[in-house]
Amino acid sequence: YEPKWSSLDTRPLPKWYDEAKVGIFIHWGVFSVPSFETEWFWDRWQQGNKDFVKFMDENYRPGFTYADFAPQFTAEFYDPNQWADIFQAAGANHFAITSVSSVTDGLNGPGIYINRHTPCIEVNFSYHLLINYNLIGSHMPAGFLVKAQTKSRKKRFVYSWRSLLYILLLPCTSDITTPDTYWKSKEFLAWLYNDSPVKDTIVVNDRWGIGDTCNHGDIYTCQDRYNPGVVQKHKWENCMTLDRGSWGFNRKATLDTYLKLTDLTTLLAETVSCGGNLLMNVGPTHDGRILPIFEERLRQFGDWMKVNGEAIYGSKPWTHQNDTITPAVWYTSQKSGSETTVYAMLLKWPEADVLHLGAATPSPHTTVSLLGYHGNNFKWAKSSTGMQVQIPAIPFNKMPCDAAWVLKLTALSS
Ligand SMILES: *[C@@H]1O[C@H](CO)[C@@H](O)[C@H](O)[C@H]1NC(C)=O
Ligand SMILES: CC(=O)N[C@H]1CO[C@H](CO)[C@@H](O)[C@@H]1O
Repeated sequence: YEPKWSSLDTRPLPKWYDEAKVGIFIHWGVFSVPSFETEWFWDRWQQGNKDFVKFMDENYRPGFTYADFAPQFTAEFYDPNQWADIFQAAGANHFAITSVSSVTDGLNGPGIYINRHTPCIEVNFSYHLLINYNLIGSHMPAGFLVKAQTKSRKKRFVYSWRSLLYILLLPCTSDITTPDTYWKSKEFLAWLYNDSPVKDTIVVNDRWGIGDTCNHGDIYTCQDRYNPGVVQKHKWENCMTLDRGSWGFNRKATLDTYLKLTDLTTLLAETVSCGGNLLMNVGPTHDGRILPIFEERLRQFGDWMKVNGEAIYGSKPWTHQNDTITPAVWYTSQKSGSETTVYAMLLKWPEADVLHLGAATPSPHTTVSLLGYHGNNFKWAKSSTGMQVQIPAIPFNKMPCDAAWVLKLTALSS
């Protein structure tokens, strides 16, 4: 590969990523210490946002700086095995973390070494191009960077990428405000794809500089919580967070701020149907805990995946992404030899005892079953507009899951 987009864009996506579908994202850094509203704490405070200034005035001594938070990023309860256990229970098979760099940030945290290989899950690092003082930089004006970093620091940063890459696998970078020439992004990617120790497995996103998002990179993230609702030509990711308001831990979050299982299964269905992967973010505390509310959501999600994973892992978008008659029905498919199995994910349990599927045309051999349900296959009939599936009265304690029920449709004629 040559260091230009026309060459870099020809690289095939490593297979594991498309099959993986679900990953976990972590925002953990010095902002986890104040844990006040957002991981953009430093930025808001510096810009004179009233809430942030008041919070600092009322709770910290005069002259307290952002860097003064760093010694409180203590991580005393950080247990990588516990994290790995939760992420694996969530059905996730890759993991990305915002990393802190002493080169760009000049902050010394506790020097935690995050295990690369925990027992059950591989922990791979993401890296923000522009982590900087704020630790997240996607909205930071370019001018700030120039001011904040001395020349030698910049240079060291750019060249320190290479040594860092031995631990990086999924650089989910974050700079969309500075040209990629500033970061030497293309040179870096050419090295990454040609010569790095992870050249065959590395997957990078599209946040390499102004104009690159949604245009270049192995996967497109476009914007946070990207969820286009229609199939995309290029592999993409819905990068979202369980706390609607913040990526870093926010002590002010209330219960209704957190997405529920139904929200997560809805996002998953809409995303995977359209060819995307879901990257679910949680924000650990300064002392290394993942709060039980996050843990509960992730474990509920994983329980759903245990029942319905065959509709998700390794699936491909089908000819239709959602149904043409019944709203909130999303499709995926799996191919095995010449046979295609189609999965209809019902985001709501049907109100009536007949479900109309406009996108599915049955053949005489078609079967319809509910994933995780041990009763009989569902009866169905062909109709002029597709098919009508009989929904039986299933006892409550025989329901396979609490959200997004999946019908498995075999041998459709189209
Ligand atoms: C299918 O999804 C698209 C895109 O989200 C939406 O515009 C359309 O209304 C949906 N169709 C039905 C029948 O709900
Ligand atoms: C899923 C994935 O790509 N995992 C990778 C994590 O990083 C190690 C090297 O550090 C690779 O061997 C794994 O393949």
